Amino acid sequence: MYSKIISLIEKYDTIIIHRHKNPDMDALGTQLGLKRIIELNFSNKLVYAVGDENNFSFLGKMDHPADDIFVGALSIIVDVAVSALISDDRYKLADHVLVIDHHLNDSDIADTEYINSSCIACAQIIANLAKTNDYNIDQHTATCLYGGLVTDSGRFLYPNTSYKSFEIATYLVKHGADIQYIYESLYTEPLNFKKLKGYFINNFKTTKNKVAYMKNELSVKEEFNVTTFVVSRAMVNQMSGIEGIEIWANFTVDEDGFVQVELRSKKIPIVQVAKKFGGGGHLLACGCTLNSFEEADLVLSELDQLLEKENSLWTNKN
Ligand SMILES: [Mn+2]
Repeated sequence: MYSKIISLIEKYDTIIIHRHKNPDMDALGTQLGLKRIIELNFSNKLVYAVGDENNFSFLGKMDHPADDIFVGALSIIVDVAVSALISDDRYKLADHVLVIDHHLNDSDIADTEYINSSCIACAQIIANLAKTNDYNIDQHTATCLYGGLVTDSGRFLYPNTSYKSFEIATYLVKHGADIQYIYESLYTEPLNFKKLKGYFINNFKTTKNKVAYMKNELSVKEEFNVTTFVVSRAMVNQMSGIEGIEIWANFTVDEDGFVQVELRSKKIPIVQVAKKFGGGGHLLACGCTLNSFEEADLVLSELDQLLEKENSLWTNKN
């Protein structure tokens, strides 16, 4: 079932591996794991990993090939399928673009695509490729792929975690995956992140029907020396897992004066609210961009009404 992938790798001497911008551990682990698997199991290949770097870069460094390296090469794009999200668009110079992904989107740039949305992590696809073909994998490869598997599954917590996820975990640990190394890096963070989390816990407010929310001025990002992305996306779930809180919302002023909105819900669908304000996303995790905190109050009142409806349903039932 991986024959197309393998024949493409065999065909090209130069292979450049891409993934999405602002990579998470699955994107980086899959990219670096695949690079190493090709180096260990296919002779005479020049393999490069490219893209932006961030605090997950402890898994391994990126390469910086010149433009002419891409010409006539194979570009493999992992953990993303759509052009707008890919880091380093020089895959356009390559002879052939192979996309390997586990998201639901169809690719708008692939010459060949392998998309398997039943895999909880893209790392699971690559690990399974190695396992099925009995490839050599070293400890670094196993550790990179394990990092992708454990993070994209929410530490084996998300509902689409299956026995297959554990089979792959077993395979990777057998091949030396350094679990402690991954967990240490996952559970250690800079002091300013910890302090920002404390700030959220201490300062979030609630509406009448208990929508938890934060309104963050630009000064929050400056005070804690983090990016807007961190204040907005990385902190929204500080308001999750609290008894009595079913819906939570994070409003953050960005550098251009817009308000970035992250909305989350335990069970009640909220994506229609995000859509109403020009955004979108998943049923229970979505977002939009607003012009002001006054508009944020409109979003909050819509969310509050959802909970009011929910509460009255329960009252009527009892
Ligand atoms: Mn992924």
